[in-house]
Amino acid sequence: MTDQLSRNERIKEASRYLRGTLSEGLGDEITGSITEDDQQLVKFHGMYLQDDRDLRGERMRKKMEKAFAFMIRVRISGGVLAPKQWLALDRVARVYANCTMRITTRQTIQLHGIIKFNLRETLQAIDKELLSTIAACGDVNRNVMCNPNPHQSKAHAASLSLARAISDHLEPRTGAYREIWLDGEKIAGEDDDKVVEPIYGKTYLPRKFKIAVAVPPSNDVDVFANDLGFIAIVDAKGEIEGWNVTVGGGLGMTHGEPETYPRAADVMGFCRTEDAVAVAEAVVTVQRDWGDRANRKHARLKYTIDDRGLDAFCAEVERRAGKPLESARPFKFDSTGDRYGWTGGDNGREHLTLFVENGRVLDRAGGARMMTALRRIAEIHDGDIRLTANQNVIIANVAKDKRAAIEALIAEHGFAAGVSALRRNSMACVALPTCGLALAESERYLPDLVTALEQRLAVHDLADDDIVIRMTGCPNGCARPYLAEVGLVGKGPGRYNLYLGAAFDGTRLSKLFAEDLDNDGIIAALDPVLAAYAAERAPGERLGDFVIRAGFVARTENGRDFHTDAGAKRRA
Ligand code: SRM
Ligand code: SF4
Repeated sequence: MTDQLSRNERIKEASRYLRGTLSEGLGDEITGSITEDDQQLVKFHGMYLQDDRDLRGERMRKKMEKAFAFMIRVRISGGVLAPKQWLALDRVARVYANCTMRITTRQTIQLHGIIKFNLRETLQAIDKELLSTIAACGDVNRNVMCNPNPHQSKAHAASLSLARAISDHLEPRTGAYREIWLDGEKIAGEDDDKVVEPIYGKTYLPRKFKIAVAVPPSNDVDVFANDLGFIAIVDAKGEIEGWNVTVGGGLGMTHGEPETYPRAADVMGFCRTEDAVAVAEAVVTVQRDWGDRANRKHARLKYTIDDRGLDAFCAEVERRAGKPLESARPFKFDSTGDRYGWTGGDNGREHLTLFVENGRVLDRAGGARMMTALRRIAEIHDGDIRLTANQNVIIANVAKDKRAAIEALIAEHGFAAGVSALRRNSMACVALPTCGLALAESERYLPDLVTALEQRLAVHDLADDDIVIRMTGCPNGCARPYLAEVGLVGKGPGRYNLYLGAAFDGTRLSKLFAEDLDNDGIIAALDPVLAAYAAERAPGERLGDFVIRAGFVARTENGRDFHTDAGAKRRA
C-alpha cells in the first residue's frame, strides 16, 4: 500500500511533525522562495508561498526570479477579534504586507505580499496579541467558523464557545510552530505520536478539514459546505438544546473531471453540547483512518462518505464517540447573508455590520478609506470586532455613548454610501494576482460585472431584490459559488461557467447553465432569466427556486448528481 501514497503523505511523514527544512530555508538568502517540500509543509503553519502573477512575464523577460512573497492566514475561531488584535493585524499589514487586509470567506484575515525575510517578525507580532496562524491551512482542521450574529446573544455565546472548544481540541500540538517562528526553543521528546499528535499522528489528515457552527435561522456560515457542521437547536427561551451534526460538505472540483464534484453535507443526527467535542474528534479520526491518502482529488470527507455510505460512517463515529447520536431535530434556515446596519442585542449593546466589497480592507486612492476608518474605530471601541463568512465586518457590542463617534468616523472616511441589493449579496474569491491556481480574475472583476448587472436588474424592476451572486477564478469554490443563486466560475482568462439554481438559504447546490462565457456572454445569458423571473415568479419565490420551476436548470439533490442535467434547458 505504501507505494500508492501521494507525495504529500511522504512529505508529512518525513517532516518530523511539520519541521522539514523550514528553519534552514528561511536563512537561505539567495532566494525568496523555499523548497517544494517545505512549500507543502508551510501551509500547516498558515502560510502559502505565492508570486505576483501580474509581474511574471516581465520578470521572466528580465531573467529574474519570480516576485515571491507569502500569504499568511490568521487562525481566528469564530471570527471574533478584540480591537487590540485588529490594531496589531492592521499594523502588520502596513509594515510587512501589501497595506491591505483581506477578510476571507471563513471569517479570518489574510495578509498578502510578506517576503520570506520578514516572516518571523510578522508572526512574532501576531503572537504578541495572542493570535497565531497555526493550522489555518494544511491537512488539518482549519479555522472553525461560527455564526457571528451578536443580536442573538445567548445562542451566539454558546456557539462561539463550542467553535473555540473544537478548534482548541483539534489544534495540532507539535512544537514546530513555536520553534521555527517564535522562540527557536526545541521541545524535548518530540518523537512519540501519542504524545506529540494524539489526534492526528505523524501524517495528519488526508486533506484539509473544515468545521462550522450555525445558528438558525441564519446560515451565514454556509454550514453545508463544511466537512463537519453543528446546527444549533434552540428552545423557546433561547437556550441551546443541542446540535444537529452535518457531515460531508465540500465544494472543490476540477473542470472536465466529473468524478470530482461539490457536495452539500448530510444531516447525520443530533448530539448534546457535552458530547459535541467527542463527536467532532470521532468524525476527524474516522476521516483520518478511512480517507483516501493516494489520490488528493478524492481525499476529502465527502468522497469517504459517498464511498462507504453515510450509515457505515455514522456507525463508526458513534462507536468512537462512545455514544449513539439522537435523531436530527427540525430546523429552518432563511438565508446565507448578513444583516447590514445597526442591530440591538440582548445585552443592551448595539452592533454595526459593514459591507466590505469582497473582503478587501484598504484605503482607496481618491475613494473610501476603510482601513484607516476601521483602525480609528478600533482605537476607541471597547466591544469586539467580528468577521463574517460573507467577508464583512461587524463592529460588535458597541457602548451606547460610542455609536455617534463610530458613525462620524465612517462618514469622514467615505464609506457611508449604501450599495445595491445585488452587491451586498456578492462575494468573490481572491484569484489574480496572488492565487497560484486562478484561471481567471475574480475579486478584481466582480465589482464591474455587478455594476453592469445592476443596470439590467433595474430594467426588470428587480433592483431591490436580494439575489446571491458569487464568483471564483477557478473551480475550487473558495467563494462558495455552487451555493449561490448565480455562480460564476473561472474557466480561462476572461471566461466563466455560469451556474444557477442554488437555494437562497444555502441548502441546495446549483447546476451548470452555460459554459465559457465572456463578460457580454454572461449578461446575455442572465438577462432572459432575470426577465422571466420578473414576469413569472410566484410571490416570495427566490431566483434559485424559480429557475428550477421554470425549467432553466434541473435541481441538484446533493453532489453526485451535480454534473447531470435531466432535460433540455429553457431558452428565452
Ligand atoms: Fe480556498 C486553495 C483562498 C475558502 C476551496 N484557497 C486556496 C488557495 C490557498 C490557493 C492555493 O492552494 O494555492 C487560495 C489563496 C488565494 C490567495 O491568494 O489568497 C484560497 N479559500 C481562499 C479564500 C481566501 C477565498 C476568499 O476570497 O476569501 C478563503 C480562505 C478561507 C479561510 O480563511 O480559511 C478560501 N476555499 C475556501 C472555501 C470556502 C469555505 O471553506 O467555506 C472553499 C470551498 C469549500 C471546500 O473546502 O470544499 C475552498 N481552496 C479550496 C480548494 C479546493 C479544495 C477541494 O476539496 O478540492 C483549494 C485547492 C486545494 O485545496 O487543492 C483552495
Ligand atoms: Fe484561487 Fe480558485 Fe480559490 Fe479563487 S477559487 S482563490 S482562484 S483557488
